[in-house]
Amino acid sequence: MSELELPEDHPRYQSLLTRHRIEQGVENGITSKQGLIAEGRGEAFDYLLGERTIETAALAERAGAARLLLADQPVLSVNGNVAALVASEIVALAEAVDADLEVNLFNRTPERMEAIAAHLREHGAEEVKGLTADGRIPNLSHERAKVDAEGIAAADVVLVPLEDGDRAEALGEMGKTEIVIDLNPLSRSAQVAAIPIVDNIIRAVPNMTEHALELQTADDPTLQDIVDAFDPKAALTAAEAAIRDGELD
Ligand code: PTJ
Repeated sequence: MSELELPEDHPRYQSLLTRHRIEQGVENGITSKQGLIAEGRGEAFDYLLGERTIETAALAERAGAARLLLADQPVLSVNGNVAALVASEIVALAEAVDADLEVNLFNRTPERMEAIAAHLREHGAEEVKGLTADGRIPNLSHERAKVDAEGIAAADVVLVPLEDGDRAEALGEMGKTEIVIDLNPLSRSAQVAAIPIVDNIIRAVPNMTEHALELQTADDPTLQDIVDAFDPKAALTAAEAAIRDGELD
C-alpha cells in the first residue's frame, strides 16, 4: 500500500502513516530493524498521551525553536527513524533556524549513512554532514561515537530526536545544550535534555518550524526570555502525569 492509499478517515490514520513510513524506511535501507522496535515503544506512549501535543510539549517546542535561533552553531542530528518519518520536515526546520543536518547513527553502517544522506538530499537538503566522521564523542565505544569535527563535535546546541540514552548523556558531558524529542519522559535522553520535548516527532518538528518562522525576527532578549521561562523538570513531570493519568477519548 502506498502512503496515498492510506484511509485518511481511519481513526488511527496518523499511526498507520507512521508505521507505513517506518516500514518503507527499513525496506529502503534507511531505518534499522531496531528502529521498528523503537517506533512500537514510542507509539505506546503516544497512545497514552492521546496522540496529541500536550500543553507543556507545545511550550518545549517553542523554547526549542528559540534556543536553536539563539545558537552559534546548531546541528540537527538525523538517525534512521527521523529520516524515515520526517525527512522534508527536518530539512525545513534546518532552513528555518539555519542549522546543519548531520546523520548520526547508533547502528552505524556505511550503507545506511549513504542511504540516509541521499534521502535527505532528495528531500531538499543541500549539505548533509556525518560522512566525514573525523570527530569522536568521548567515553563512547565503537561506531556510535563517530561524529563530524565540523558538525556535532563543534556544535553548541544539538537537536537529538529519538536518541539512545548513553549518547545523549555523553553529548551532555561534552557541554552541548541538548534539545531532545522523545515520547518517553522517563528516558535518560529526555532527563538529561535542557529542553525535553515529549511529543511524536511527526508533530514536534513541524511545530518547531512554525515557531521558528514566527520568531525569526525576534531579538535575542525575547528569545532568551522564552528559553528561560521553560522549566524542563516541570515539563517532564506534566508529561509523565498525562501518560499515567490521562483520560483517553
Ligand atoms: O538509526 P539508528 O541506528 O541511529 O537507531 C535509532 C534508534 C531509534 C533505533 C536508536 O537510537 C534506539 O535504539 O533508540 P531507543 O533507545 O529505542 O530510544 C528511542 C526513543 O524514542 C524511545 O524512548 C521511544 O519511546 C522514542 N520514540 C520512538 N518513536 C518516536 C519516539 N519519540 C518521538 N516520536 C516518535 N515517533
